[in-house]
Amino acid sequence: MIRMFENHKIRFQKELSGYYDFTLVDSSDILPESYDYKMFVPSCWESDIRFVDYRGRGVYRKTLGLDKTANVRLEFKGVSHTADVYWNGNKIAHHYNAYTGFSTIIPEAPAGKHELVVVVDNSFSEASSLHIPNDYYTYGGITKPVVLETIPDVYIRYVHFTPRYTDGKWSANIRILLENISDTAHIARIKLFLDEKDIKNALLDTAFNIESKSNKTIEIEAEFENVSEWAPESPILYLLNTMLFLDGNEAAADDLIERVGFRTIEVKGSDILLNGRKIFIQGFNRHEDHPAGGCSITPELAAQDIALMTDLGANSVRTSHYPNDERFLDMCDEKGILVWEESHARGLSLEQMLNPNFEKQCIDCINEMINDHYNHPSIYVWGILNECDSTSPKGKEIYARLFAQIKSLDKSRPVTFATNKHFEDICFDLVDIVSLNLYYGWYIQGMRSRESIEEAYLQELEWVNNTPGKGKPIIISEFGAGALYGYRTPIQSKWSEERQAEILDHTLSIYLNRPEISGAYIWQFCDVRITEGKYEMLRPRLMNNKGVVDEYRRPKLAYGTVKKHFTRLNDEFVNY
Ligand code: ADA
Repeated sequence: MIRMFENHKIRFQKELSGYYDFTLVDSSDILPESYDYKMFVPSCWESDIRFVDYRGRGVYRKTLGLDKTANVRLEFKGVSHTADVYWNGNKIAHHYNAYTGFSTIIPEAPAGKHELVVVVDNSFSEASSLHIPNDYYTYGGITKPVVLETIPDVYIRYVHFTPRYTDGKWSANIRILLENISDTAHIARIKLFLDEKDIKNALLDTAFNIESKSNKTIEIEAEFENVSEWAPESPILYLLNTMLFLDGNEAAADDLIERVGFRTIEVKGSDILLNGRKIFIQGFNRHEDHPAGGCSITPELAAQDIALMTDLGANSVRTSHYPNDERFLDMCDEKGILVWEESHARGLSLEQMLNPNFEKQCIDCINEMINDHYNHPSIYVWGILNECDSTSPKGKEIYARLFAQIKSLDKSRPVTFATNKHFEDICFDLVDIVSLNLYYGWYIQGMRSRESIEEAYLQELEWVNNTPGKGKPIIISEFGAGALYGYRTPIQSKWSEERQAEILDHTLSIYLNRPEISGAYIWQFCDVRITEGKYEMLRPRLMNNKGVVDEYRRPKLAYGTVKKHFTRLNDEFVNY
């Protein structure tokens, strides 16, 4: 499944899923003569027991046929973590980062057989500044769908919809990017429909000349009558259909259907307002990880996670620590689940941030994340650089440049980052929302009482109130505790389910009930696999065990505790 709704009615699309030839190689430059295995696409190669901990290069090959000459566009929704793409033996694309998609175009591919080869690399090296040994697992493989499209010489690259509500009326800025891949100029006309209602605007039906090998952005302002807002309690969505007509032809040459919602998000003083109303955000940090598929999470598995988070009373999810599968974001749009989406980075030192590849890899990830996920009404904030160096002037310069990049692409959403640099962070002037990762009660030995945790929090709050973060909304972006599923003990020792439930009971009773706090995300939704090499002394089973459910989504004792607080039930454990 490519998306949770039909993206094109005119453009030809075909998912290239199923078994590919597969083999392991040492170098990425020499393509293999023979292939020893078959590997399913999309999937992680770790799902095949023979490659359960393989870290290196794997090569995929698929032969495909075209029944007529066409401009072929290949879209890779996710390859973990580096891809080199070859078409009939010629390299046509390179991409770094498992968590954002990329595409490549083969103009005028002739009818007949073609060979697609993808060299995938999930190894760690200086070339990879974001995928490093970490407290989550970097899988390997073509982990999300591959889509083959045929497109005209001029096609619709993206359409971005920015809703506004002024003087009781909904309007929107609609930005359309057209790309001419051919050697000749073309005349383009656009028609726009919202749920099949024709959108009238002077610029529409205007003929635009697009020079060869060039792009054209068409920006229009449109007003909308009789539309309903998107909100968690009423996630109403509309299909925005953009149709492209070329060179006077009556038949549309291309189309792009996006799904949008009318909602506004803003920060006002220390509050976060959705559609002008103050909201309290509560939910989970969620890694894309599952024993059944690694980071290749099918919509069915994502639906189970959403059902559990909904049952627990969450209204939000943080995509810790990277952009998520767009089908999951589609589902959050449909279910009214607010999303904090963040570009890829976790826990990097200044030295690691000064890796020569780091800033470009961050910028690329931000560009791809925002270009592809712009229209999701569920995304209310963009995050970056979780727990990186936000205490040094050099680190701050990098934070500032990345935030500037986000604001250049999207001025409609607030920005933030989650810090653990207690009492030392110097970047709160760069953000719209201050976000704190606090593990009082878990990482601080002996801190058992609710009072001691609250006292520690109040010291953090006093510090924030003496920084440029004063008066801004505060989100507790991470808090939680570990528990090994099935480890039950009346002495509530560390790693027991009882201890995790106790710590979450204390912390939730604080963070859900402070007037200056606008949101709280539990770390974390489910137990996840980690990479050996740095954290294993604190990670029994080579897992991060702070899930409220384990990796198989089996509820721990804390499940009832969280549900009690998130649904504000009276003071007994809720049986799940
Ligand atoms: C950090 C980090 C998370 C996770 C967590 C933990 O806050 O942001 O990715 O590592 O700590 O489990 O300790």
